[in-house]
Amino acid sequence: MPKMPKATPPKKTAAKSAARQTDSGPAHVAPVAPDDLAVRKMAETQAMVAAMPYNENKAEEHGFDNGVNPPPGHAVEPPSRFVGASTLSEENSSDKVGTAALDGLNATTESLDRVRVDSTGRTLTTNQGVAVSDNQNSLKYGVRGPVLLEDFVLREKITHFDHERIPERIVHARGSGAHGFFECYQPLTHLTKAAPFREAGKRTPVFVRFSTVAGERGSKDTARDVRGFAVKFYSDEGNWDLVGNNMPVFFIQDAMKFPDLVHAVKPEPHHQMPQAASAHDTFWDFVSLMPESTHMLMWVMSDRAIPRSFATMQGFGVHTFRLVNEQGDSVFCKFHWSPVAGTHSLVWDEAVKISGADPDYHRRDLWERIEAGNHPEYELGLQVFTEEQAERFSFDILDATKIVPEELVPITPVGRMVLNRNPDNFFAETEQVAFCTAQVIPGIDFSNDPLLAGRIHSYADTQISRLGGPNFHELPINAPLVQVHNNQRDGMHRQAIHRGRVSYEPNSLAGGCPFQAGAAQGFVTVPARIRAEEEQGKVRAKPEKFADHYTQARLFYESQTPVEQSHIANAFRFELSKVTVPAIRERMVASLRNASEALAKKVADGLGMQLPAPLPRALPDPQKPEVMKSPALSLLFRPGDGSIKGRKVALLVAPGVASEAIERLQAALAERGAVGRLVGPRIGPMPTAGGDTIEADASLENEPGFLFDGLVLPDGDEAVAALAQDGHTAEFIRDQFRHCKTILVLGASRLLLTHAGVPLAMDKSLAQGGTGLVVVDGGQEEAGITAFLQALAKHRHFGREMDPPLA
Ligand code: HDE
Repeated sequence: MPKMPKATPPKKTAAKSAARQTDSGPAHVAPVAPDDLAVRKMAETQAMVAAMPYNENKAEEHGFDNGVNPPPGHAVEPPSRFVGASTLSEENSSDKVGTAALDGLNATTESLDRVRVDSTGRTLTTNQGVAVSDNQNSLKYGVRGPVLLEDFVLREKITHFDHERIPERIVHARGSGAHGFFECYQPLTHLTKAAPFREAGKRTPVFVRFSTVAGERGSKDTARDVRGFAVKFYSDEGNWDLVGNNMPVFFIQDAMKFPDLVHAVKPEPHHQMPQAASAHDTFWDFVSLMPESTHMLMWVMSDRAIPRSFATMQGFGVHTFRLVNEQGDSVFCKFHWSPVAGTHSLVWDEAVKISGADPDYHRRDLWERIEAGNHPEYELGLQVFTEEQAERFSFDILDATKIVPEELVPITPVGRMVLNRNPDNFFAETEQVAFCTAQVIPGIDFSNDPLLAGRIHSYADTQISRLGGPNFHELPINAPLVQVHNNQRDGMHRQAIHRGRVSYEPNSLAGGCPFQAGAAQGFVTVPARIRAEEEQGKVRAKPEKFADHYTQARLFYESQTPVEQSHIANAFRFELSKVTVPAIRERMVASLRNASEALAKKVADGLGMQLPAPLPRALPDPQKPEVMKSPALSLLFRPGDGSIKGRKVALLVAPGVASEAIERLQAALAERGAVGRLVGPRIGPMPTAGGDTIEADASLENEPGFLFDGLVLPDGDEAVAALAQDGHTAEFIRDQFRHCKTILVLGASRLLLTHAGVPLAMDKSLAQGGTGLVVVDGGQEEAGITAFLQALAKHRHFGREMDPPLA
């Protein structure tokens, strides 16, 4: 390893130097003063350059073995700091320039503290730091006179405002982010040298952005869509971005088709409708002509596409990646994030209603969970397998429309991720964060998945127009914690001020620095020799197994519980009913017949159409799958830790409410990390039956029933009468009932259920909360509260679901 340049402390006293020409020069220059710095610099530079008489590494740039094991760069120690300086005048410091650059430091990296701004106790200034005396009026000629062009304060303010927006992401425009950490359970050094997996308990800072795909930046959170699950690890060997989704497969197999897919799902180009929705002609036209989408369509039509919250959905790396250890041995790997709170979703009618009442539903939930200390937590699991194993699988691991079933390769938990800090500023962090699949670190590598290859190019490229140039990596949220040193220069909005005159390599004028790290420290691509079994040559085609479009679509559908299967059928029915061209509908149902006759039949019935003949298959006789049913694919397979953290419960109140049980419940919810909100016919204080006052903080109008995970109807004749008079109450209850949520009915409020038309078959199982409807008489509140809290932890009670819903 060559020695790193050592610091020479900056000189305190400025020595004299003569002005020298910057073009050509004699071999020996006579000093004009006893300590002539220019002469010293020239002499030292000459000595350093002469110490590198030729490029020692040149010979090792050739051949396969050198290619996989590159040597570190050749560098020499400079005789003093002078040789690397841009200017002899760098010792002249001021408040602005500071001192000379510190040895080997790039100050644009490291913690965000260096750029956080707090204006407490400060006066308002312009962007030039000039104090603004009046922020209320523009500069006019007389109080009624014309505004003057010279008003630079107004013009600066308006000009900046005019340019506040940047282009939104082409896909995944709508998103929400949070900071946190990843903690490794055990060293994984036998599998990978990647920094986050080196030691037990090691914490790596992360920034995570969740998103929908199709909608624009201001669109609703609860659209039926895939969710992005992008994690940036600020590791101590550089940034690693694991840019995944909440579904483990994708619509297409080759990057070539991505612009087509996105054009098909986005609002139709002639009238820009519909927003954030796949339920339209062009999407179903495209996917019904692309049968490889069928597996992904099953996921997107399932409740996975309408998660209850970001904290209750899984994440997947989707592609097969590689893990590489210190010895250079590599294995294949699939990444899985599993929420500790379990996987929970909305139901479709609820998602539609929420999008009107609170389009920020998921963003708000994430923010509020973190503010309340209910930190979303996910366990990272790995599926690891060898190239030899992969070759024997009935499917191709390079095909992003296929999963590796858990029953075939189990998932090993390797660490946890906790999101514990909200951003200070949405734009600077969540909007400007730039995830790039190309950003990997030593120990992580790519497979040959052709979809992944396209992404490796696309993400870095798209940031250039979105973030206005090639220096987006210098934005504080994107800068790594570790040092960045290379010879890339200039471009829009450059932050780093590079010292010295060298911006190329090899060089001797900077002693060879920065020099290549070599195989020991640097990123080396796994050689992954291509087996010469098949005919090799440049070709535009897919491997044979990619043509099996239906086996895993069937696996997914058949692994769902009956209630999930019926939701999938309903979603197909809804989406296809929005298609205006019957032939597209028929083509899609024809395709579904290849995945599941039962599903195709249900969908056809729902659309009032005959079953069309099945679509011809690209591969009539696919290999027999290893796994016929995978219970792990059911959303209900991961109920979570059984806690009710982060759940929101509406406690209805009105004048004359029997408040004791309500207050007890509110305290019990808070104790468990859930939120109980007092919802009245209006907000504000109201008298209780006991003569006290209770204050409603939400109203039936501003927080409708579908925004809550559970409902409590109070006792108290007067309150019940008041609630019964308000039409919102019945809607509130009906939605809660329809969406299969937990309802606690205390004493007199039984009447409210009858008003809402909810069937009140009072049997034992109801009283015990078996169907999530807990009805108790006055005096039995304690038992009611206990049953309610238990039933709430179950999330939904699909046993009482009806399709079509209650009249
Ligand atoms: Fe993306 N995708 N994608 N994608 N993707 C983008 O990059 C692209 C794909 C995913 O929160 C864009 O920075 C291509 C699969 C997430 O900032 C863009 C292909 C998966 C995010 C892009 C895919 C994803 C993006 C738009 C097919 C799951 C949001 C803005 C070859 C594994 C990241 C941006 C964030 C964003 C391209 C397919 C996930 C245009 C070409 C498969 C989570 O570069």
